[in-house]
Amino acid sequence: GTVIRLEDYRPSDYLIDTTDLAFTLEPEATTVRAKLSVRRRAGVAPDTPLVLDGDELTLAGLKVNGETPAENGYTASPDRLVIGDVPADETFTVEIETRLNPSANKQLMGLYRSNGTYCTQCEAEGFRRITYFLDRPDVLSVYTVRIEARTEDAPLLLSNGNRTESGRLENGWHYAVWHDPFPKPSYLFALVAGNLGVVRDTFTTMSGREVALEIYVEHGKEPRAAYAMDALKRSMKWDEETFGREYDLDIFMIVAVSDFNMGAMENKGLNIFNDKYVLADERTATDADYANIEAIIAHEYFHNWTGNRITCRDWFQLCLKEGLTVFRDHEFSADMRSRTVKRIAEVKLLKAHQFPEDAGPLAHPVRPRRYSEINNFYTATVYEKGSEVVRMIRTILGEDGFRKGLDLYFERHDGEAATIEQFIKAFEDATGADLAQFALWYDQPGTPNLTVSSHHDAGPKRFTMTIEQRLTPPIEGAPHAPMHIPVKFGLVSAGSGDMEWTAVSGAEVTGDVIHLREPKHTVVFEGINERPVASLLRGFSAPVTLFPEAEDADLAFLARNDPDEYGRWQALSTLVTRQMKQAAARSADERGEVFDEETCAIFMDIAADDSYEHAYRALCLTMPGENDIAREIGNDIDPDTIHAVHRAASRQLGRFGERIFARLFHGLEPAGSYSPDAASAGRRALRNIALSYLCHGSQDTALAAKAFAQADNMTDRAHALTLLVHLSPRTDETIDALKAFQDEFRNEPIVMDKWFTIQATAPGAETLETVKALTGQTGFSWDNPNRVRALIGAFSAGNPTGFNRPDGEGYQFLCQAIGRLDGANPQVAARLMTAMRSWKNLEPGRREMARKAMEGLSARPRLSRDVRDILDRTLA
Ligand code: BAL
Ligand code: ZN
Repeated sequence: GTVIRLEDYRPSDYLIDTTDLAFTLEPEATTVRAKLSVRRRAGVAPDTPLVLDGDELTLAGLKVNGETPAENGYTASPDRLVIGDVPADETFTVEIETRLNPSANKQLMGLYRSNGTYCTQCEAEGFRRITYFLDRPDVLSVYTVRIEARTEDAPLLLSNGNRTESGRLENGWHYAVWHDPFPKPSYLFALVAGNLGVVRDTFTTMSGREVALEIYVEHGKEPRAAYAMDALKRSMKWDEETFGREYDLDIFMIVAVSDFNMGAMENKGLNIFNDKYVLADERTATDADYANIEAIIAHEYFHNWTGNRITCRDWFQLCLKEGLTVFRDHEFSADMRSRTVKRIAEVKLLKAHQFPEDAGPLAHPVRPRRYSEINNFYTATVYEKGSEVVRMIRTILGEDGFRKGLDLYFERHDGEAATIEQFIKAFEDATGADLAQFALWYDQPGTPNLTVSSHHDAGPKRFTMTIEQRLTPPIEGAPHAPMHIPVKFGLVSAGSGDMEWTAVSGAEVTGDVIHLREPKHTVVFEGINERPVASLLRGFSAPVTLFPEAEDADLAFLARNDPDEYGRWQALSTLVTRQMKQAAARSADERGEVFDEETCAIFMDIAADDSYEHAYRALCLTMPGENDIAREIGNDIDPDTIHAVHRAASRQLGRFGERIFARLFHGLEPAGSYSPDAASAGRRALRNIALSYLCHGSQDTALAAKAFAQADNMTDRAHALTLLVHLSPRTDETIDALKAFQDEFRNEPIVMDKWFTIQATAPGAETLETVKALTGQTGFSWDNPNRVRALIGAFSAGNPTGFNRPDGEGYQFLCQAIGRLDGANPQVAARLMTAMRSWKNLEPGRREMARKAMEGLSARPRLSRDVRDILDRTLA
């Protein structure tokens, strides 16, 4: 396939100042008439052909300056319209007519139908499936959109901006016209037409303008949009208060649809959402669902400034909008909930998804330099590491400097399509800082390793810390340069406070941040009376892997005494992971006790300590997952061994802490009516983790069966069902519980997704047969991305023992599923393929099986560019 390279970027020869679209919506024969006012860029030769992008299009009509061009004046193919015979004038109009079949569009890119609702998805390159266009983010145009449809089928007609006109037509048809005054790239275009229910509210902006807020959902589901509406209003307020960003149109709409490739999409004034990130009530949504809804509603709203008002010059700059917007939604959630708890959750997610990506064959820089399919770069690296890079800028510049830089960025580039260079320059110009070395974070892939050693000299009262940075995996062909890594730290004394020093040399230290810039720093602190324990990387101030020299005893000390709450969690997590990793290296009969006595005691002291918030205790008590242990071990992975260690560890802690867990489980019974707020969610999380340990410790799920029966909310219910299915899959109680769940929710697809996922993630080789059987279950559909992800995605990415069966059948199943999906929805198929990204770390037997399965898929003749790209890179 064709590879697109960053260094080949050049502006387009033509611009499109205005775009007038007219849709005549028919389920199988929609007509699109586009009228483009085209302008030749200054300095471009007048005979330069106008080349427009298409994708599976048929041209039904063409006019240039109102005239039908001669046959040899243009060529049209499904993926391109080239107008060679262009007028000599600097500006001219092009009218294009195309015909679409939205009902047959299973890729869910361009114009398609979801449950009878017409909707669009244009990022990254879906607009070219609607009409021929300069479908690139640096071509900004002002859109006017007329939609016509049968009133009965689609009483609702929506597009971006403000509704300027609407009315009746003949034969039961009607129309609406929308105008968006803000020039935008085509990927932000949206249209929705259908018959939906609505929830309305208003928001008064900081300058006193009233904005109409509308959330559209399936009829009957309106009450389930209340939380999303509340999250939207809080997001709007927060962005004004935190970043001075005010909403700019008179209306903001969100539409929930059930068939959607991504989580949601930030189309100007008309966000389209995967319904699972809008709909919630206590009966159907877990606390995690509520938190996701809050974060994603905020994320898409925040894009209005970081993404829409300032967009990306090209798709290599994707992190410019995504990294920054993820950072903004992280900060929002931190302010809405508990900051430390939120940060820990982010770090866990980053390590679970981004670190393996960066350590495997799919590694790429935060700003990639080449791609063959841009859809494959909506990754944890672009999003999550992209956010970490923005966070580091704030750590380096401080709150004030960061805000000044961001203000300058908004001021300078509003209305433009910008680059990472311009983003960084705004921070440099606003603060005088030099971020040249720091900018390497955007270009060098891989997770830097920090190795630390230290010693204390009592005589001169000196503490010396040597920190080395190394980038792994080294970038092929290019030596890597050392990065600017901000390390937040404290020197913790035996008496438990952070120690003060009289002088420091060997690295720049500002406040509580050491700035690493060299491959190796020897940092010397003067005036340190006693040996401290260094608490490094507080708040996870840089996305690096830290190899502390710390003995278990020092980690245990920090887990109890670090004045920094995040630091305590990090120390415990490091200690626990280390001991689980050691247990995995021992033979099965020497594995009985995974943790030493002191580690168990720390767990229990945290569990019992009522001065901590519930959510923090729940996070501390959550052991690293099996994939986390695998990542730490690194290579020759045997998932069965890791699973055995995990089970043994859960049993050990369950037994050790039985009295405390029983007290927590019974003491935290729900009091009063349900509330999704963070404190109540934390309480449920702690109670549920206590229940897990009680079941593991006693090897008995009777308590879970009771909890399932008594649960009055989905959080408790789904947790109890998971324990039943994962710990005692074949008992009558479990079978009855699965049946009861199915009976209640069989007509609620996004709830049934939990039922699929819980079964797909049950450990053990037998689960593959269950998953195969579930693909035939009523309610499963290969066409719906949520169903596919809930069953096949969960199995391949969330069931280490089941997916990695030693006989390779799990890999065969995944590759066959991908082959099947690829014809309909390449984007979802390619995403599933990423479950294989760490295959090279498996033990040799499984590695060979994985390779065989992928080679089998690779031999298929007609793979999409999406799957071909991931497969080739994964196998390389
Ligand atoms: N822009 C694609 C969906 C999102 O990141 O908001
Ligand atoms: Zn985004």
